[in-house]
Amino acid sequence: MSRVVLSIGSNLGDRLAHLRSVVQALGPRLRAVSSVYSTPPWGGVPQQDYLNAVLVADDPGLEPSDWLKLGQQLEQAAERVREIRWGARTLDVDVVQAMQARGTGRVAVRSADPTLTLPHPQAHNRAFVLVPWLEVEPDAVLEVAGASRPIGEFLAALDAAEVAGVRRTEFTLGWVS
Ligand code: A4P
Ligand code: MG
Repeated sequence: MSRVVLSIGSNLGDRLAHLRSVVQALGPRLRAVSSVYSTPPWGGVPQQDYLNAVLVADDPGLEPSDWLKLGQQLEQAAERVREIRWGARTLDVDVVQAMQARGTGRVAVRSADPTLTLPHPQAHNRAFVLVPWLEVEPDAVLEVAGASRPIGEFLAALDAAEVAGVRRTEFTLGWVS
């Protein structure tokens, strides 16, 4: 069983429709959906601004690898073409964190597998992930290099101009809790 935090982003085509396609596909598995943010491109490749959001989803039947596959199927459905690393894309679905049941609680899955690295190795460096994630899970904790810290601390350590560039929009993803 697993509960995941997904980062979704688009900067090509009908950006909002691409993000909405993920919300529609996840349907009743969704537990939380952030606002939609307009974000400058991260990673140094010149390209248009993105729309980004963070989703929390839960499905007792899915393993973390199943969430990755599902995200990749949705990327393909949005006719994503893999060209440049960190380059423009119709839809990107990243698994930021996966939690699995252990005893009476949940623990974060750790994986160094390049096919599915968990937590996502860049999440703590990205305001476009941390700002929407903090909105939906203000108590979330992320483990980086063996140390677990509240995600607000990672956000506070980022460049203020980068954080300020992540702007909440009035767009909605059509999800009703
Ligand atoms: N992979 C490993 N771990 C994961 C994970 N936790 N979640 C593997 C998702 N995928 C994971 O990804 C490359 C490989 O990473 C996959 O085969 C998968 O098995 P990709 O989607 O094929 O290629 P990519 O997306 O170009 O590269 P990468 O390194 O995944 O880039 P990111 O991290 O997805 O970053 N700027 C803004 N403002 N907003 C964005 O959304 N997104 C990116 C893409 C860059 N800049 C951005 C944004
Ligand atoms: Mg990706």
